[in-house]
Amino acid sequence: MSNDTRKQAFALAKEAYAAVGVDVDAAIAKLKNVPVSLHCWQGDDVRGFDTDPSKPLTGGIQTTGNYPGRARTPEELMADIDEVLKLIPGAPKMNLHASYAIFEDGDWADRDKLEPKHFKKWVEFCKARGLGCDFNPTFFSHPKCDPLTLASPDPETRRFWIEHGKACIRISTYLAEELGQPCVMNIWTGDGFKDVPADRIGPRERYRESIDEILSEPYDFKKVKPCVESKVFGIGVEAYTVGSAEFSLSYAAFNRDKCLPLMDNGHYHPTEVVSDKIPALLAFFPEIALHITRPIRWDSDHVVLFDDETKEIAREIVRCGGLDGRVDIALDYFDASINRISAWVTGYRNLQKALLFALLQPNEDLKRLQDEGNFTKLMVCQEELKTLPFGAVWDEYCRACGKPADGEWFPQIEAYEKDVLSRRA
Ligand code: RNT
Ligand code: ZN
Repeated sequence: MSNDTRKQAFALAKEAYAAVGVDVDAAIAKLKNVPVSLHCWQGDDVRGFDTDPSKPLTGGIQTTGNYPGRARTPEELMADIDEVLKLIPGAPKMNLHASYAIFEDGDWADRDKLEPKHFKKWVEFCKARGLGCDFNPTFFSHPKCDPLTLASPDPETRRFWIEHGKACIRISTYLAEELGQPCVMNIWTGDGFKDVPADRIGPRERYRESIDEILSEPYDFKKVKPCVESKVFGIGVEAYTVGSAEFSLSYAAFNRDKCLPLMDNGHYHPTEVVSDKIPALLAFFPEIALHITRPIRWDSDHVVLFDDETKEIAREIVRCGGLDGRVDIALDYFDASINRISAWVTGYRNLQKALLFALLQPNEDLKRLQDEGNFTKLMVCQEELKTLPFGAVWDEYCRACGKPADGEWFPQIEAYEKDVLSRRA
């Protein structure tokens, strides 16, 4: 499409949106500055650098597929992230797991002994690209999972993982201070049982005490934002999850001066929707965190699409004022069956699309129709909004961010696959 045609398409779209009371330029300007966390783990199938990559993932998570080109070293992963950064609009922020520590000169440290210096290379990476960074302790894929971690009945196992959590708070403080942006630090464990447990409360009490201990490590809640992520079940832990929805939400509610609840939309029963849970939580919590993924029948972590629930999540974020610091948005999926960079970029762009689409709704007018009880007109308006010329606004948004529009970015990935990924043995 020629530049002139694009400009015309955008001008027409702007007019169409103006006719329903939507300011397209304001929507574009708003979204450009909303931080969205880019998860480093899509690039290497959640392997990290601190354990043997031939050992299986544990903790109830699984990547499937063996598409060639997985990043095996920090250098490869960073190079791949640079490719991604060229192709995504908006204001990305990095999201690291503790297992991505970089050990220089054989200076390996176990997870309970990790230090800020093990993330120095990542700080340099982020600084050079103007990125903030979120962080996650890694309570899985490690010999000290017995298989439980923070909920283990073994005090030694628990101690190891508590020390890991505390080390991660110190690292999060380092990331926040070095990069000048808050660091959201998410606590998730896969602790649970494959089969019917005899004691359901013991592990939960131990988990609660362990998180208390981790959060006793000093931090400034404005800089480091610990979260507690719930889960319904995982592979190999089908019968019982220690950090269930009620557990995690209660923990966050009783400790709202120290941590946030985190909802991952792959972590609920298949007919539950996180879009509806966002306003429910925001009626009580000043701030919440999200992992956006795509579950298919289970927590399969497929690439995020521009689908109905992603759009609805984005609409709730926007309508509830989530873009003004009330909702910390992160992506969390991992597909090893397709080009990993394309998976990253597609999911990130789709979330951006959903947020832009949400910003292009005449939300105040729609609310008024609801409050007036005019559900007939509300339905008509909501349906008609679906076919306004969104694509032209999306193109313009990409352009305004200095990033390729749809149709322009995939060839770059194909070229990178040919030149770089396919050469990784
Ligand atoms: C797992 C959780 C968790 C992980 C990441 C790697 O089910 O969603 O957030 O995916 O921490
Ligand atoms: Zn998650």
